[in-house]
Amino acid sequence: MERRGQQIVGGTRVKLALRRALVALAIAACTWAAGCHPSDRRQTSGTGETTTTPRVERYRLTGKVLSVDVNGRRAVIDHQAIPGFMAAMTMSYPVGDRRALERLAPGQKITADVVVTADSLWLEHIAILGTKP
Ligand SMILES: [Cu+2]
Repeated sequence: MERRGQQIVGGTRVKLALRRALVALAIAACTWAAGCHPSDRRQTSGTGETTTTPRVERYRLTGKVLSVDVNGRRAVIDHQAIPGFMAAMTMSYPVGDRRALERLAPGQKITADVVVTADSLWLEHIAILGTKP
């Protein structure tokens, strides 16, 4: 669903809340999708105790841009399987770097880093490979 023409004129707090909601939505959509299973972040140490140290993980993504939403800071990517993290799927990803987002256009092949924390994920280091299939 896309609401054209609707703009949020609230302050940073509203935008932040919105962004967090979108991130949560992206993770939920990803988790519900078949074959998509983010790795369990709780690890059991050798002594048997469970640690919950926050971790940042990075995965290499290769895929094709389907659509770009610069104001919404998101891009929909049809991406290949990400070993150990996610099956091949079409998914909307948050992109914090607005300039990177502005360079993107549907049809481009890209590589990027998927940065994953305990409660969010986004794309970084987006590189455009070309527009050939
Ligand atoms: Cu996914």
